[in-house]
Amino acid sequence: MTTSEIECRNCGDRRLIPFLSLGKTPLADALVAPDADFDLEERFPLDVAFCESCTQVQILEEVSAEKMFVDNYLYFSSFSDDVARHSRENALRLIGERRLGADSLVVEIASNDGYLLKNFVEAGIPVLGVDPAPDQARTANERGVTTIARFFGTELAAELVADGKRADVIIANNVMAHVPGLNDVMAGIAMLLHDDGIVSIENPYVRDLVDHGEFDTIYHEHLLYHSCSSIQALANRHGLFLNHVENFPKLHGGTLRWMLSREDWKSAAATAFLESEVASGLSTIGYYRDFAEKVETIRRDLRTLLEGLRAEGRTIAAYGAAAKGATLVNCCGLGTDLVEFVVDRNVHKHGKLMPGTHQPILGPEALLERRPDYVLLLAWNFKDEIVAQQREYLAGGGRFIVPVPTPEVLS
Ligand code: JHZ
Repeated sequence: MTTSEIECRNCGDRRLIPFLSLGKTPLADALVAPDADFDLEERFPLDVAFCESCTQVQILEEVSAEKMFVDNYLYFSSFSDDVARHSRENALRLIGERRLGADSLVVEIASNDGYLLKNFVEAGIPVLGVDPAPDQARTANERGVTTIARFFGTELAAELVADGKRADVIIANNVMAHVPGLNDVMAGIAMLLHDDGIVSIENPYVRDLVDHGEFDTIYHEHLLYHSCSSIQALANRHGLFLNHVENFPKLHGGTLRWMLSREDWKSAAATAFLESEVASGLSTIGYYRDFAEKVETIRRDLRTLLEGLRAEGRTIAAYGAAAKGATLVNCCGLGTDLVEFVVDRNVHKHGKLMPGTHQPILGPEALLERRPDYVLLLAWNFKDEIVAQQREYLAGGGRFIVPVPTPEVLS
């Protein structure tokens, strides 16, 4: 693979070096209706590249955002207790540290169903959610979290500023990976931010993705894979500074929280993260080429494990109709011959089929009704939460398989 024709979404340079191709896959959240014409299901190339200039990792294909987040987007953040707990802690801390009150404004970009902002609302703090997914925005408004169903960028930020709004806190969690107009979003944040306001960004960390073989978190919604250096380059371009970094190693496979403001200072943690990225080679293409080899091994080993179990006559289901789950079953070629059905707690997904591989999606109670011998944990990021809920299935002799970092049967 050679350098690409497209521009880096962060710095605009054309020196993008592709290092991993996951073939052509369907959109990871495009669950399929059982009566759909499967021949019409769209697939798009999934190739990942590294920008030699600013170190930003990104995919090359760009599918329309409306297609991914407006039509048929069924991801509701409120289905994980761990995420709810993490979000509440974040909100309570911001309220205390920033002394937020009735005169403050907290804006969240990609606020989904209001899972995070509701904590500020309960404390009497004015909020504004922004999320283009219509069902999620409606749910948020119904629960008292004022939400605008639009994409965020300079256009919306300018309208809000003209309307007299400036944000004391802007939160952007699990969205900076999803935005094709990365600079437009950061420019909008800078525009809307109060002079002494702060920005809190969370996103899975590209270093955890690579080090733990989490290749299934690469899908078309995730255009960008962030590091401290890529976030710092982006922030500086818009007059903001990376002040502090916090690490949540278990959240979504390894998440960082980046705190930005207009003040140019850096905590010891932020400095240490930036230095360790250079020391570990994260800013070089070799790091990612090694990862591409690791991905091949995981794909092969997982198939071998599942084929071996099927050859012994064992039955296999999967847990979690997650976007990463759709990526995994498609990239590893896990059809219904290997994995019979998928269970998920999100009721909006029930009755649909997995993209590409077409396993039916059922409620988690199907594990007790059908008792598959093994369950492939597609939502491996919620391993502890899900295993704790499935004690009865496990007590009956069922076993979980985790696919990454190395496919293994949990003991
Ligand atoms: P989950 C999401 O990706 C969405 P996905 C998004 N693309 C993103 O950026 C990343 O996270 C970071 C279900 N579940 O959250 C709910 C149970 O059934 O890992 C979900 O359908 N029982 C914006 O889609 C799925 O599993 C449970 O007990 O890969 C998990 O999906 C729990 C906890 C979850 O992410």
